[in-house]
Amino acid sequence: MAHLLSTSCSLKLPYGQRSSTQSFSQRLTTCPALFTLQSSMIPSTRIVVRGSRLQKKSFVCATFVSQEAPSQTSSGSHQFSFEPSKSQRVMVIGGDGYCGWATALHLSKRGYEVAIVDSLIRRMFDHQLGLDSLTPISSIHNRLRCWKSLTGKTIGLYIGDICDFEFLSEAFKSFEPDAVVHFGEQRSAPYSMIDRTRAVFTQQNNVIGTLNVLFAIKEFREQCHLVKLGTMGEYGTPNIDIEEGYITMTHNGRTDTLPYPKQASSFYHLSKVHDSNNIAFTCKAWGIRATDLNQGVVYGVRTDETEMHEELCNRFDYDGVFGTALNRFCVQAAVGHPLTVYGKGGQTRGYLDIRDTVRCVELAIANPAQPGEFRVFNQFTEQFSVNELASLVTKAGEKLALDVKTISVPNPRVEAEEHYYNAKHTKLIELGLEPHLLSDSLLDSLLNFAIQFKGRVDFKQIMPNVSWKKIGVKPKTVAA
Ligand code: NAD
Ligand code: USQ
Repeated sequence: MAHLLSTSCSLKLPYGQRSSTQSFSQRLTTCPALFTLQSSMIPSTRIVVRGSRLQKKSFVCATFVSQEAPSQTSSGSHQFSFEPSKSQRVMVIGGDGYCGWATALHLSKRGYEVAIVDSLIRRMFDHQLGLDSLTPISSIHNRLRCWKSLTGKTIGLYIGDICDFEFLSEAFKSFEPDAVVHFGEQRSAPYSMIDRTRAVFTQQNNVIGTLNVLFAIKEFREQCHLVKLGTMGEYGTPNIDIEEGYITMTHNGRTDTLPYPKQASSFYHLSKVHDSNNIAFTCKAWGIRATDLNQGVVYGVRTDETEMHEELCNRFDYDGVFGTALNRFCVQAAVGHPLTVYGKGGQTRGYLDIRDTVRCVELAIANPAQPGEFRVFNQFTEQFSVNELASLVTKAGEKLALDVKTISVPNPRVEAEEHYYNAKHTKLIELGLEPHLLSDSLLDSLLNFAIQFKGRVDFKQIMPNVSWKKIGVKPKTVAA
């Protein structure tokens, strides 16, 4: 079932394959001339690269560059209240992705010994769908070489699929992590709603990958702290306040504290619910220590570390499948495309700056859960409706002399477009998070960033192409 890529698998394909006239689903079926992803319930998922199927066994190897002693010095401009203990080893699964890359660099800079585990499948999704990051991103090898040459710090690298337990076991036995930060999932709701294949792939990849991580911890590193990226979308949009993981209820005169109800509205968001249940069970059953970070929508691209060199630049998705609301709006404003508010625009979510993502993960690692504890933090700093975001971007754009317009796009999703939303998010603040709030100056700098790379924007990728209704979701069936 592994989706395997090797270090020898070059992922650089010609971008000329993007077709302007094909529909999204046509592209999905015609792209396989170069890249084919076939997914099914049986463990035969395979990736075909330029016609040659990669054999599972040949890529179970773990490519690892051993670490040097972590630096005990502070990271310059940051003020931190603690230093990592000398030998803390953190495995960052999904460390080649948007949140994972920024986090791996941040932890390495802070003195942790870091190893990235990644199948590089996110880069393949881009090739498969004809998408590309706004920013040019270097190969993982060049990224790590650049980091080493700038800082003297080595980040280990294991390329493989965590759904392959043999590969994951080798990585665990070789690296011996004290903490595992797990970002390594298919994370796009639209991708998971394209068709049956992508829905099944998403749940198989995410749920089985996480289960394997739990088994690996139990078998090889039972004291290891799992820091798992969940999502605020697990809760849906209930008509009551959202608590951090648990709610105390009195029912028929008896009181208990129970997991907060989950009402996800895509197969992706549901995969996170399933993960949370599996993690909670193994905390009870095996005494695993875990923190579930229910993260809101992340925006921004720069962190102190990724800014150090262009080879360290992070990815920045603006397309209709992987691009998220605020990042998309900034790119749309930069290129003169109307901001794409879906439906009525009252959809409210929690948001956070990527600089806070890396800091939250650091805080979770530095303050680990107890053995057997399933701890849940809501990881976001502010909530906005889509209309509010559009209006903030419009104002910021005007200051930069951009002519920003907004259109209401028929909502490709089935979701509540006007609803109550009030989610608690105090636990990370209590641990020391000092949020970077969405200020005018931050929006200016995000817009300027988008303007800098606007020549790379492919207009065909901006409008949404994945419809929840096409896969059979009936309007009004998903709870508000
Ligand atoms: P991303 O797609 O940029 O990165 C995910 C990385 O995981 C990729 O590099 C991919 O190759 C890797 N990966 C996926 N499946 C794998 C597997 N089976 N084995 C090994 N590697 C695998 O995503 P991101 O935006 O960085 O998100 C990271 C995590 O944070 C995800 O779990 C996502 O659900 C969660 N999250 C993201 C956001 C956001 O706004 N980006 C918000 C809330 C939560
Ligand atoms: N939206 C628009 N216009 C756009 C894009 C999005 O109106 O151009 C709306 C969507 O309909 C939705 C809201 O904005 O109501 C957020 O959408 P999004 O694409 O920014 O975020 P979402 O699909 O929820 O997923 C993203 C990440 C996912 C993470 C999630 C956190 O891709 O990995 O789990 O944010 S949360 O939303 O809190 O669940």
